[in-house]
Amino acid sequence: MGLRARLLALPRFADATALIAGDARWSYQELDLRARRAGAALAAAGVAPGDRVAVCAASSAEHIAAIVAVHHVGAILVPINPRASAPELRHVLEDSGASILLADSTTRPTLIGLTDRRVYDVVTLSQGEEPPALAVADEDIAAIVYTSGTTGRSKGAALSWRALVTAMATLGAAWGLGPGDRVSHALPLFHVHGLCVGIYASLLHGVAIALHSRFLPSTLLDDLAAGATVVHAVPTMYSRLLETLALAPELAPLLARARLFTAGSAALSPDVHAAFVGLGGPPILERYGMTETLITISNPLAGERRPGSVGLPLPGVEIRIVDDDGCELEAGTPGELQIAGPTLMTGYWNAPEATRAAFDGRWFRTGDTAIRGPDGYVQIIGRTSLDIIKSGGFKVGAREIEDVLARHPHVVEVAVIGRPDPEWGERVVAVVVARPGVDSAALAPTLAELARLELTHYKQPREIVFVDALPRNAMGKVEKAKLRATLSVSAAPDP
Ligand code: MLC
Ligand code: AMP
Repeated sequence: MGLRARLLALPRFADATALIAGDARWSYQELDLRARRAGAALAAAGVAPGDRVAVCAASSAEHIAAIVAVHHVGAILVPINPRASAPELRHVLEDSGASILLADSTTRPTLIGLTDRRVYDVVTLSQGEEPPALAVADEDIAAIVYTSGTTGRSKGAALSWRALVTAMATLGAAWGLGPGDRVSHALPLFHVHGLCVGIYASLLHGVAIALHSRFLPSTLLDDLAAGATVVHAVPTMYSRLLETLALAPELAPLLARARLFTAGSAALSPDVHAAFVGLGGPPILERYGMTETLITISNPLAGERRPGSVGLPLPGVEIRIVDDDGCELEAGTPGELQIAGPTLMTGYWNAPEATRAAFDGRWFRTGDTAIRGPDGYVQIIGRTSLDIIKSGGFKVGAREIEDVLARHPHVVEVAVIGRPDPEWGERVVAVVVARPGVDSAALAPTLAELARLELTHYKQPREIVFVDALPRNAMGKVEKAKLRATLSVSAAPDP
């Protein structure tokens, strides 16, 4: 059986619950039926294998049926942030060449105003009967997931069926996922954490998905009370959960109800890990991943889940740690983490130069700085570039924000950095040099408004700081490390 066919073989889980979302409670049989009808509707609308179909909608059962429908017709899924700004939406639609958009009532008006492409509603996409039978190769592209980088706008990581299904089957085996599980899922569906770990890994293993369109600690606790066995979350969600439990300690015993809490997308602080265990929860299983590589390193299900470490390479994954010249380093020495194996992306969509730069032969350069201990456990200690920020598990490219703010005529120059933050991991901070004589108190809200128009919510600077000049090295390059160190000790006002 081809790898795509493995994902689409939903009827093998028959009456087992697939989705609990809002009022919907669908069995695997029902999800399969709805996805087939929606697939037939897409085929009737002319969608052919290899076409790109964008899905831009809040999380719902119909959204998941639409995703599966896109795969039924052999099209390439392009998941889009339903809160993306107009310029971000235009970029992803143009870059991916998506011919058809699947929306919901919240995103449809914006999308129709923005593009003359056909926009269908995920809820009403159900007129057909049976999608065409297709032969799809394992190397064909299943999805293009957009992610920020060190240069310009976001790039689309093209993920093959081989990468997707291999990675999610490996994860399912490593974490013991199966039809007895119910996952509490409040992650966004336009990144690999929510889409692949949350949805594809669950659908491959017959897991029931309790799906929420936003994260609330109270909803997670309700899911635990209702029998959720697995939770996938970013560290900020665990911090929020602990805050809630500090106010309602009588609910803490619910943590012992689930068998597995996983964390990823950003570093989980050992303090949060300890507090969670202190409340009676099982040790959180931290793992490491990336849009371009999928999930590659994980603490074990059975065995030591080491706080502050992302664990050991998953089966089939090779890792190496290299110095600036690409030479492999010994255990215990920090360097860039590079990854090889079947779960890597095929390349960036329509960007051969960027793809070439991202690989050293078969090794993908993660840009993360890591140490491998003598026992093989890996620790992520930072990034090779300060132009990449992680806020609440979302990747933010500093350049993208700098380009927006630098367009304002009262700005001489701007540097965007991530300031360490206990809640978000890092907060996006814009350091601005204003034109002489400009009132910075008046400029700050103007820049904040500009950011609101151009950038999705999590990329908008949480602080705007004005300085007389940016620190530069002898080569004239802005010294972001210096800026970050200065700002970490001095409080700055909110915009
Ligand atoms: C929300 N806000 C953020 C933010 N999320 N600010 C900075 N960083 C973020 N990540 C701001 C909003 O703009 C708003 O600001 C305020 O917080 C409240 O908004 P909200 O929408 O109510 O926030 P909330 O729902 O609480 O969002 C927090 C969160 C969310 C943690 C649930 O950030 C989230 O879903 N993060 C998950 C990211 C993720 O899935 N990453 C996976 C990447 S894949 P204001 O000013 O309006 O009040 C990857 C690979 C791998 O990394 O290994 O997994
Ligand atoms: P993204 O490009 O959004 O897929 O984010 C991938 C990046 O998230 C990685 O390169 C890491 O910097 C970071 N990341 C993912 N998981 C972890 C983790 N467990 N600990 C630290 N950083 C992580």
